[in-house]
Amino acid sequence: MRVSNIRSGRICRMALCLLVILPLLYLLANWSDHHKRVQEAYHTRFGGPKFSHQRLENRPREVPTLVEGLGNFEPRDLKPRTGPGENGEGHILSPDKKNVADASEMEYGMNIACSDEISMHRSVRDTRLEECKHWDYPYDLPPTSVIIVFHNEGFSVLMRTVHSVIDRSPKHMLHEIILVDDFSDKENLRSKLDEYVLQFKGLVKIIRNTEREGLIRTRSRGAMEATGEVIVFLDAHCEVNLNWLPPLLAPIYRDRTVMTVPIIDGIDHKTFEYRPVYGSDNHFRGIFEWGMLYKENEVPRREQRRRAHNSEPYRSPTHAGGLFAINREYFLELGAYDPGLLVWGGENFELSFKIWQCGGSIEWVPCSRVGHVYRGFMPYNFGKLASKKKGPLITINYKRVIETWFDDTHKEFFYTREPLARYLDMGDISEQLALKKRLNCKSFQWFMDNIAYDVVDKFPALPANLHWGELRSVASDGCLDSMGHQPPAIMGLSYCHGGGNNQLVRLNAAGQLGVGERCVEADRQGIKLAVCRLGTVDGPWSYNEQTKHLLHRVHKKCMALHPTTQQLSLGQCDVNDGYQKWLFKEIRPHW
Ligand code: UD2
Ligand code: MN
Repeated sequence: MRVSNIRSGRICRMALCLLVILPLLYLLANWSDHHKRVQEAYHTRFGGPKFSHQRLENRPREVPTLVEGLGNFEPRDLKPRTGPGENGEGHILSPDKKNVADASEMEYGMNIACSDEISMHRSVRDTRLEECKHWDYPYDLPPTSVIIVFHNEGFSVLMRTVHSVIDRSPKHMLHEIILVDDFSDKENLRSKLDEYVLQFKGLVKIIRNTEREGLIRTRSRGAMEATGEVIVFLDAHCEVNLNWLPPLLAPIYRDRTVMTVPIIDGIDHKTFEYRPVYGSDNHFRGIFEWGMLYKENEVPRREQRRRAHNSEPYRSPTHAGGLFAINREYFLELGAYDPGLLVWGGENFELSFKIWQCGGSIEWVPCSRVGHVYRGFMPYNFGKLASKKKGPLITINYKRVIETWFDDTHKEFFYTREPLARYLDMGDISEQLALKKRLNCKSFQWFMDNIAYDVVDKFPALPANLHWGELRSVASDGCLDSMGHQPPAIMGLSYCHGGGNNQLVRLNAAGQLGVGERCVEADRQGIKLAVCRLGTVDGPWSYNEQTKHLLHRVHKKCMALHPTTQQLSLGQCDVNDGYQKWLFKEIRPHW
């Protein structure tokens, strides 16, 4: 009895012990297993750690982790604010300020008078996914230089950019803010700025170009002068959102060859209302069409599937240009931007192709959001830089980029879409080609197959042009013209002027008649400028060299000009009617 009592007592104790120990052991095993799994998942998802062993030893790496409560860098004690534009709301000026407001819009492309009435520290709408509030990030993310280049920007907008960065970044990560003045010549801006930044006690530095360099070279200069490990570029009219910086830095901390891009929200150029560009459920990424116009496309399934959580970064073929983070030395190893690119445009593609083809990657970060004022129009001209290079400067930039990074097949797509570009002088690209060789960069086809595979879904391979140039009416001597309208619009006829953007027409081998990125279509109401159907390159047109007819094969009618009203429509084909005869006249740059 006793024995059994003792034994049963012992058994009881053992059972009790086991009851306590086993779950503990289980928890322990699971905890380390869980950790391993998180790390493995992270590494497989993002292609494995690329940093060297030495770096690993020197600095133990952590990965972002989803936690139950608020993430470690989430703001905790945000006080509600009231006042004009607070919480990202639009601010309407009183009617008596209409004149000043209009004048500032004319001058800056945005309503600076409205901005002037909004606090430098205003709060914005938190546009992030709920999940974003629950990530812990490594504490020792790299010290960062924020670089803001500007040319004649409005003072309050520029400084609100600066304040938002200071107000919403962890202190120990913000190494410096560098304002690079690209030769602004607005009165007062210089002295006002110098005085204003004194309050930041050295955290905000101003450097100035001694002549106008354009935003591309100015950014490269900023990168050279910065001393942080990572650089973040922002336009001079931004407001960063809550906890924007750690999620942007974490992927770079894991792998110095990742460039990261925040999701850009819109700030209204009239009211300064802060609002997301897209709904929060769908993610978009940067692609391009063959005329090198920047486009955004919903993230394909193939990429979505690489991630476990909807708020994690995803890979993108390219980016809009203005806002991104990159390891400074890595940016310089890539040669910064091609110094032959002038002023504005194409630099986003140059950097993107270079990064992907030469072994790096680009990730868009849903938990990092930054508002940007999309202006009504470009308020500055290209200055002396434009007159040095004759011809459309942006197209010349594109040509440099595609001649460096595309293969022959894809170069043809660009020249098919922009036939005049073939005749533009792009300058010397031998250094760019040498860099590509030295860095042992992969082919453009590799990039298209593995990264930018959604481009051809939206913008398929382009059939060659059978004819291009201005489309002259034989009877009237005028040319088909989109009149600078946006689709849907009626096409018109106007004085032939050597194929500016509105008159340069292309007929491809699949029957598509195009003007720029738009298509020419026809119905009962007439000949129309329309948005080309995404994913298609064909159309209903054919041209007969003998009759000079432009035949609409579906309606079986010909493009005709009304002799008196000059309106365009489809008519019963008639070989004797001069008003149905058209001539394609190839053009050449006339500068
Ligand atoms: C977009 C990009 C912009 C840039 C450009 C293409 C975003 C949100 N914006 O146009 O960053 O990549 O495409 O090149 O992705 N600036 C100068 N010198 C100049 C002209 C401009 O310093 O000669 C400054 C300007 O003050 C601004 C920045 O460069 O801070 C970008 O110019 P933008 O805002 O006119 O370009 P944006 O947003 O239309
Ligand atoms: Mn901008």
